[in-house]
Amino acid sequence: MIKPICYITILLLLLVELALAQPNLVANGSFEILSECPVGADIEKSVGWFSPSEGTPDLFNACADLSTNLSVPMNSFGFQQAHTGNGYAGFVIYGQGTDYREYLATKLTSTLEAGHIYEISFYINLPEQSPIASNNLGFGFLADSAHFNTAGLLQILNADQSATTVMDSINWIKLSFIYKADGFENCLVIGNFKSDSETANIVFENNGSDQYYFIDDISIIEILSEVENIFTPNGDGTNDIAFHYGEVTFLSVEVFNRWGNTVNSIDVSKGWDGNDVEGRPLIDGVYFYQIKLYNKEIIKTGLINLIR
Ligand SMILES: [Ca+2]
Ligand SMILES: [Ca+2]
Repeated sequence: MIKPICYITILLLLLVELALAQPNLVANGSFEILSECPVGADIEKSVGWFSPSEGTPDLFNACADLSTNLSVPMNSFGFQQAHTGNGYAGFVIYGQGTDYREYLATKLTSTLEAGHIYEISFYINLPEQSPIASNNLGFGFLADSAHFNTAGLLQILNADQSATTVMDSINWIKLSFIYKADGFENCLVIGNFKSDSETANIVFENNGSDQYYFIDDISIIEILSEVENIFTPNGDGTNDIAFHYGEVTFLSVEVFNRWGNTVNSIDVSKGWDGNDVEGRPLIDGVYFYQIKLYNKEIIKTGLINLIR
């Protein structure tokens, strides 16, 4: 029998977990839920995933027979354990002048909300047999699932890509993007949306023919919802605190007065009570704010009206 103290500890841990964790809007982002083991270019066997074009991305899993060349960790592209679990996906991201591309697509568990800020991330690894490493891996969105009758470049909405050329064949490297949603985004597409001529690459001496990356653990997490534009810090218990985002460590907020002077830097775990940095109440009026990431990148700016 488990002692009551353990129940309490577990309950507290669960509550902390719930308070911190925003759900991943990509279902099966680790390619672990399969309808069947892959035997060919079988991305559709990873539940929820599909190719949005004539390109044929691959699914790798430890369940696959070695003869399929789709097993984990050993397959025809290289040797790589999954970042998590037993499986991952792989795709061609550069066409050596042909613009051939493979893309991965999945419908999100809910449509992104206009004005909200999300972190989109995934882990990639360069297979030992890939003859090149290249940049421009990124994402874009569709308003709904779609299929394009091309094995070439996709033109897609709000595409963004990484300038980083990942050359690591041993470790999984995280690529991460901050994205402000328009509100139509319902289907995520991952790949290279830039042409071969716009893509930088580094050539390796090996026998492989596909310019390829492995990918695992794709996620979209909301990091910031719509920011309030009025708050009333008069101590009545309603709307007294602004910029209160809980125990997030990657955001900070700077507040300026109408003359552009900083009046406070907000710890988002506590929020802003309408005081200046010395703890003195600020006068009613419109204040300007900047929300910054841990790396000081400004991800949102706006006006907030302080009314007591
Ligand atoms: Ca996985
Ligand atoms: Ca490897």
